Formats: sequence, C-alpha cells, structure tokens
Amino acid sequence: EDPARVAEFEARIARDEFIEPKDWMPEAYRRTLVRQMSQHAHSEIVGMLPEGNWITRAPSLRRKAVLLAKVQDEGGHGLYIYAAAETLGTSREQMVDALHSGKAKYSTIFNYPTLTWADIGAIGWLVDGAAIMNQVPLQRASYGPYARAMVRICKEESFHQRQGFEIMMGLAAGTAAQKRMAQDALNRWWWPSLMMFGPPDDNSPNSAQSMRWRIKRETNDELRQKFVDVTVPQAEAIGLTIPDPDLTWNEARGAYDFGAIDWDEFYAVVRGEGPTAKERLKARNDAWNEGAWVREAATAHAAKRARKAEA
Ligand code: FAQ
Repeated sequence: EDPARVAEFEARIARDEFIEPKDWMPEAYRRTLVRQMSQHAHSEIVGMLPEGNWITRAPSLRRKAVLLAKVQDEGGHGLYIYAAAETLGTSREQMVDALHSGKAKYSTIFNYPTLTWADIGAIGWLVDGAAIMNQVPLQRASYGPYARAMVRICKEESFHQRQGFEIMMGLAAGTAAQKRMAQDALNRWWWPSLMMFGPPDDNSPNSAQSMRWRIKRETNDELRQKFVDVTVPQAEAIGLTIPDPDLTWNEARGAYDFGAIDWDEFYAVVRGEGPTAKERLKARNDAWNEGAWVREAATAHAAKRARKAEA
C-alpha cells in the first residue's frame, strides 16, 4: 500500500474524521470492519430467536405487543448493519452464507436457552444493557456508515433495556414464585452477559489495532467494568442478588471488584458448542430456505417491472 495514502488515512483518523465508503482505506481496516460489522449484524438476527420463542406465550396482550415490537427492532438493526457493511464491498448474500454455513461468528449470548418468562426480562435488562454499553462508543467509530447506524440502534436499545428492567421489577415485586423466577433468570444470564464484551484485554487479539483505528473507543474490560458498575445498583433496587460471591465495592478504584469469568465456557461457546447453537443455526437455515419463494417472487416481479419500463 502506498505509504503516502496510509499516512493521509492515519492523519484523518487522528483528526477524528469519518471514513466514508468511497474513501481510500487500508485493506486490513476494511477487513476488520467487515468482520466486526457482519458479526454484529448476525448477532442482531440470531438474537431475535431466544426472545421470539416467547412471543406466543407472553403473559398479557400488552407484554406481547411490546415484545413483538422489540424483536422486530432487532431485525431492523441487523438489516441496517448488513447495509452498512455492504458499503465495504461485501454482499449481504456472502455474509448471510457465512452465517448459515456456520463459518461466521455471532455473539455467544444467543446460544443460551430462554426457559421462563423472566428470561425475557433478564435479556432486555442485561443483554440489551450490555449491548448499549458496547454500542454507545461505536456511535463514534471511525467508519461513518457504522457510526451512523449505531445512533438509531442505541435509541432503540435503550427502550429495550427499560422494557426488560420493567419486567424484572414487576416479577421481583410479585409473588414469592415470581421473585424466584426473576432471581433464577438473573443467575443464569449474569455471567454470559459479562462474556458479551469479549475476552480480557490481554487476550483480545483485535483490540489494540481497532483502538488505534478508532473503530473501538473503549476496551473490552473497560466496558465490562462500566456494565457491572451500573447494573449492580439496579439489581439492589429491585431486591435481586447478583450471583457472584466475590462482588465487592472497591472504594479506592470507585468501582466493583467481581469474580472470575469462566473463559473456558466462553471459548467453547465461541467454537459453536453453546447449549442452543445447533438449534439457532437450524432456525436461520430453515427461515432462509422457507423464504426462497418470496425472494423468487420478488425477483420475478422486479424483472417484469423492468421489462414494462423498457417497453
Ligand atoms: N461472542 O479480539 P477480540 C446485540 C470473538 S449485542 C462471539 O476482543 P473484537 C443486541 C471476536 O469476534 C451483540 N465471539 O475481538 C441484541 C474475535 O474473533 P475473530 C452484538 C466473540 O472484535 C440484544 C475473538 O473473539 N454486538 O446483538 C465475542 O476486537 C438483545 C477475539 O476477540 C456486537 O457485535 C462474543 N461475545 O471485540 C440483539 C458489537 N467476543 O473475529 C437481540 C460490535 C469476542 O477474530 C437481543 N462488536 N469474540 O474471529 C464489538 O464491539 C467487538 O467485535 C467485540 C469483540 C467487543 C464483540
């Protein structure tokens, strides 16, 4: 690559300018963005499945309407991010193919089952809460289309987080059985939520370069710490207990110390060994295959209209 162009690119990054699709960029920058953005888009789409599992069983019409809207938003997020990633020269078909064949990664968090209604509360509260923590800094990511997609996504995620917390608040203030259900959901989702931020900084091969390119603005560990610090008081406010005996307020750091994360579990789930990994990939492949007739009909319709326009 031409050193003058690389220098100019780096100067633009240093000035905090957005890099736009038609601008020159190093190939490695492009590859990193396609990697992160496509994984992110896949996560949004696969992320519809665990909650989609409860739409038909939501406990009231109001809860059902809210959950439907929430899951639909996630689908929209996936589509914006695929569209933003396509501006880097990779087609949506290529990205989706990589997901369906099991080659592409998506967030570990979506490989756990949603066993009770409280899991829907826990996902909104913790998973969307973690997603916002990670995505707020991405609104200033150096690639313009990604940063702009994040602005709208963050607004929607913040509504998602509140709807989840509101479910948990209701259950925690309910009958003893409801409170137990809420606590059980928190127990099962807490540690996987901390894993969403990725491996610890000293084991995160992509972080240093992504921070230099200002794609990532804060490291995995910094964001994980912030998430713990805002979430612990929320659990206390509704009388639930974070399932971590080592959790203690560290006055000197002004932050919570927390227990060791099971990184073996994390890497096993990354490798595709998560509890619902097979089910998730099958659901996406089935949806794709069953939707073939819609794609064929849309293509035939577009061809007919093009012929008419020519005539
Ligand atoms: N799961 O070197 P790093 C949502 C991989 S939120 C799976 O630290 P990086 C909203 C990583 O890809 C969830 N794989 O990597 C929602 C890399 O592998 P590679 C989606 C993970 O990229 C809520 C390797 O480990 N959000 O969907 C995970 O610098 C509710 C080494 O890691 C995003 O994707 C993981 N948890 O940092 C939807 C946010 N962590 O690619 C529905 C955008 C790491 O070299 C319902 N992404 N890996 O083969 C990011 O901010 C970053 O990509 C990180 C990872 C922070 C996830």
